[in-house]
Amino acid sequence: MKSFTSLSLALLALLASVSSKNIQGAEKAVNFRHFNGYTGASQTGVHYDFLTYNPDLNLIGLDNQIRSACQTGIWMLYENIDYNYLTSGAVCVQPAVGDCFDLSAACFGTVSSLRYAGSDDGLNDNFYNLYEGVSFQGLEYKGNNTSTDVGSLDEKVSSVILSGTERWTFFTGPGFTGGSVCAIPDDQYIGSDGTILNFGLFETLNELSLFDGGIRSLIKGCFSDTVVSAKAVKAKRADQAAARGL
Ligand SMILES: [Ca+2]
Repeated sequence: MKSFTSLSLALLALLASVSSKNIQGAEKAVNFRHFNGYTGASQTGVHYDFLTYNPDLNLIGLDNQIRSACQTGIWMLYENIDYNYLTSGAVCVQPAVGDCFDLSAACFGTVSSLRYAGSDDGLNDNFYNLYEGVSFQGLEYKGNNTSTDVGSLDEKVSSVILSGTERWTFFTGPGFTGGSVCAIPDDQYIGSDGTILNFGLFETLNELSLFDGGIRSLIKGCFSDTVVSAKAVKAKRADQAAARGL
């Protein structure tokens, strides 16, 4: 039995490696989520293609090394390990579909962890990511359906990313009680091949007209008189940044 188990594990490992090769081949499709990070500006130097979360770039020798990228999907880059869980710091987030660019000054050569937002399945599937910290830092609670609670993030949610076209209603109490807000992911990114990303970035719950920690349950669909548009939030954020002379 023991040898059978080992054999099965070996077979599994082989299948996993074959399947990972297939994924590598599929990465050329522009609408396949990935983050290809380069150590030099303008896509030069050593590069590494990320397909999933990486909590500590030091483990692959790329801590503070990524300076440019080619990317599809919504990826967040963090100054510190574990998505700034223990130490908050810079966060860079940029939706893209097959685009290549240099990292912004805040993340150029400083990134220590990275992850994406959205469904593990389709790039533009309806999905929510809730984060413990502002600006998508720290622990997360995620899903694609109505939920009576937000797991370990109860009374702790501080930021939100929505993907896809579905609208979501957030409640300040558990089990759909208390105040509510309907959030619309009406921001949009269209790739050069026509691939569409619909999304909404809410860096704080204040941007959703909620108090910090004020998301304790949620319903798929729009069931509140208070409606917040991601596009309007982004425009307001840009105005405020301009007013501060940024
Ligand atoms: Ca760093």
